Amino acid sequence: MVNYFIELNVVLEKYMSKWLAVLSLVLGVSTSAHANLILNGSFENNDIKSNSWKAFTAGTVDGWSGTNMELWDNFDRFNAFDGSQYAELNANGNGGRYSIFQSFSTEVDMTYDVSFAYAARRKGESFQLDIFSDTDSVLFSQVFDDHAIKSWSEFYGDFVAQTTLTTIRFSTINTGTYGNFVDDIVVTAAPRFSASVSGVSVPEPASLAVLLPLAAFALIRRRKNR
Ligand SMILES: [Ca+2]
Ligand SMILES: [Ca+2]
Ligand SMILES: [Ca+2]
Repeated sequence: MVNYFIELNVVLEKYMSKWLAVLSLVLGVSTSAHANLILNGSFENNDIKSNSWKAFTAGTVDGWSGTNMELWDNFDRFNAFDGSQYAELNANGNGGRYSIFQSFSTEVDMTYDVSFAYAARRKGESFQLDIFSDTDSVLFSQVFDDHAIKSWSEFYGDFVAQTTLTTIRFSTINTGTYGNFVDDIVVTAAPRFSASVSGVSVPEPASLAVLLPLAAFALIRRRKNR
């Protein structure tokens, strides 16, 4: 019996290590699907001095198009949500409404998670998030007017892509040059665990690892009953 259990343990360890290898492969697939599709979503790429702000003319902030933008670096006793920099949507100049946008590659019918942090500079600010397809279908739209002054709130949502290119856009609703901070804008393909698992064939040893102890138990019982 002792020998039998030693052999059983060796067999189980062998199969469990294979099964763990498969499991890590599956997890690896899921992790790579989590890359942020937004370039410079945390506004760190155009490095400005700590405790300062800087106005950027339209299209000069890495990854972003639209109107002028302002970047702040832990300025005016308000620290970034992620890293050390964030954007103020109501930028320098213009005086009207501001809008920044970025397009990214998507897969048709795939679900994407979107998240970001937002904060107000003063009372009464609002901005709108729009996500739309390459054919201008609105996939997601929401007005944000609930933000606390210099305190980050977080938004989490999702959308389903309709085209191979999708655009995310942030537009101010209040005019003027004060307000609507955003940071850490992230879009990722939503995890597809079932697809990942079915995409990797789980070998027989996984089921053997479950069945072997049962078989051993049955064997012991049979021997006892003799
Ligand atoms: Ca940041
Ligand atoms: Ca900086
Ligand atoms: Ca401003």
